[in-house]
Amino acid sequence: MAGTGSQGSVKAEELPNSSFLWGVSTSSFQIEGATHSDGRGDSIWDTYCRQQGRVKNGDNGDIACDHYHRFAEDVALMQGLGVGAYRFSISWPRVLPRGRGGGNEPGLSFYDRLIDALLAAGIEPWICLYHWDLPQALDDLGGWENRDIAGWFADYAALVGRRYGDRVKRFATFNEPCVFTLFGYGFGSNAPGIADKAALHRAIHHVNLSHGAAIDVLRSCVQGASLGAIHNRQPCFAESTSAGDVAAALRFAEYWNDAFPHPQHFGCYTPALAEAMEPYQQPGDMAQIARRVDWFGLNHYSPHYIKADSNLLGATFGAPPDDVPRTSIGWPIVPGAFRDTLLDIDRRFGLPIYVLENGTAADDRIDDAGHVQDAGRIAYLQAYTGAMNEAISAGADVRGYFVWSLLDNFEWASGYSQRFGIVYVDYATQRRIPKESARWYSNCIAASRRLRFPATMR
Ligand code: IFM
Repeated sequence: MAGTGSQGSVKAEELPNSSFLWGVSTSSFQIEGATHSDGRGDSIWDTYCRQQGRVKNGDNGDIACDHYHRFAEDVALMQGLGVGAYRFSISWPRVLPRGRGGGNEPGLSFYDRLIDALLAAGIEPWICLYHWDLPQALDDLGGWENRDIAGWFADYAALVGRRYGDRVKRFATFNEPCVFTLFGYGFGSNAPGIADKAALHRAIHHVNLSHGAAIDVLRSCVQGASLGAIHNRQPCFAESTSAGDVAAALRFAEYWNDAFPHPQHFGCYTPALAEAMEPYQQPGDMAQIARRVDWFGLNHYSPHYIKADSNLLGATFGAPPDDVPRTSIGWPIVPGAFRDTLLDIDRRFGLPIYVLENGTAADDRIDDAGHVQDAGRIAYLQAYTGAMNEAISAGADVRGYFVWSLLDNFEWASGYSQRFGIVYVDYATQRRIPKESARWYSNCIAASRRLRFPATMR
């Protein structure tokens, strides 16, 4: 795929083989809408959206992509693309409106219908338990700062595992724990909007404890479960060679890359974080956190360029060097950093890797012919899947790749201003229009599947 000259063409000899899993990812709050339907409770993002000035244009998740009512059409779209898997998240407040206690049958049955439709379409469902929409009722009790949340999360995991585990085997505990803790409790720019170092450290430890507790529960109630967590990992380069920026980049990487995978896999915090995390630990915690998982889920978009700052981490996002190309929203395009990250994960963790998010936002428009020509996204996907293939050729055990995202959707504090989908959503009509990149991705999947024939005919 990399270096295929003409836009949209796919070279079969450069693709992973036919057993490779190609998928798409979404998350509940970003696409479902129906926030007031069928007994769903509020999440911290509903609250956050209501607070003036928090989300661009005052956007909220009330309608989003109306996936709650249009999931059958969205499954048909995926089937048309030929994806082998769909990763989505369960909305905790939809199935447990108050976060704990009795399950909400209409909410639970929505995911039954979604899962059944996926299976009927030959698409493997991958469930993520937590993609940032904490029930507001639990935040009222301290949310991720309250140690009791490990028990609440385990009970929620049990509800989900018991309900869907007959049909779903792939479960992830958390999506990007470093992002929702750092931005939600450290910088205050995501829900629940807290900026406090002790709150950040408490949240990190309780998320880690909750991960371990949920892994245990899912292992015991889902026969044949295949479990993991989904982490961001990207190189954190210093914006300049100044000692301040270099130290800031190292500190930022400790939180971004290591605060979760390290304890979850090695049973301790890294030396740089150990002292800060000490006050929140109780005997036995680290063993409870480091439970065996079956794969490493990776989300990767670009490397970071970090500079010193006066915020509580002493570090923030800086600018890439001028010669580094960027996406239309300014994210650096460095496929080599993706290749190196995959090789590094392979060496460090020794687990099969699934890339569960990669993609780009673009300034997509519908043209006069009714098409969405997103050449920039195709170039990005070509370059990044090419880099992944380089990592595989160099020995990294990468088993799957999921594009973020199937649909344009609610991009958190940026509202609907950033379009990450390979399918355009006209929010006024809810019409779905597959972009050129959707066609490219579909061709890529089909070409990869064709590789089976030489092998089976031999
Ligand atoms: O939209 C988000 C997603 O929720 C988590 N990973 C990054 C995506 C793009 O910013």
